[in-house]
Amino acid sequence: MPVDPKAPVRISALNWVPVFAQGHVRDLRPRWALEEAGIPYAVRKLDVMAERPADYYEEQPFGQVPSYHDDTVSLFESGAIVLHIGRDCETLLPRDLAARARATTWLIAALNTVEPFLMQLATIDVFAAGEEWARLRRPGVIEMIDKRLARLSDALREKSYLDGERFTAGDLMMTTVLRSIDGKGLLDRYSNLVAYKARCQARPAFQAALAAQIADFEERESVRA
Ligand SMILES: N[C@@H](CCC(=O)N[C@@H](CS)C(=O)NCC(=O)O)C(=O)O
Repeated sequence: MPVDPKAPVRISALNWVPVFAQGHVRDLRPRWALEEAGIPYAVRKLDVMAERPADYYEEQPFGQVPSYHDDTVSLFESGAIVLHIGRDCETLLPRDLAARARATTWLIAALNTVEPFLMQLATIDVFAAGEEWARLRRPGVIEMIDKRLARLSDALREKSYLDGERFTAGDLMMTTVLRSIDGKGLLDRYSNLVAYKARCQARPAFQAALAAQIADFEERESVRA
């Protein structure tokens, strides 16, 4: 679904991030959900180098991305946004109430049980790179992440997706969370997780969302060149 500046749905995104973060900024989550739901969207691009405009804090109290706006609601928090987009999308949130509840559970597990551990590694490797405390803490963090991944791998078993054979919003969120440790080799010993992540990322909706986020960055870089 193409980005459409006139669409009634609008998300926010940053106009540029360093290369290592491109494709990983959290507006990827609503972009992917909107692609799955077939909903066109506009993008409010924020200048990463500038103070957030004062009115943006009305949309996102912490000044972060993404925010989300449609005819009925203005939202922040990528998890809440994906759940809202999924409300009428059978792919993201099945109509069957038990299946819908399980998809919601996996989405929250991704955000609340897996992501916090993975973010500790990002803090160590990116924001505290070179600091002594980070070097000392890193092995413990790797161990904690591995425990979470081992449990996730056990829960997935040989299923295609976390709740069985159909993709849901829980898989969308878990995939974006697992992508935050790309390139670190931490997933490699869990072949079912590697295959699961690749399966989710092969979805045309993911590919379109990723391309759209990258395209917004490239647009700014070509302007600067
Ligand atoms: N819990 C929030 C986290 C949002 C978040 O961390 N956004 C980052 C980009 S991935 C951001 O805006 N960073 C800039 C900042 O914090 O000022 C969500 O899931 O929406």
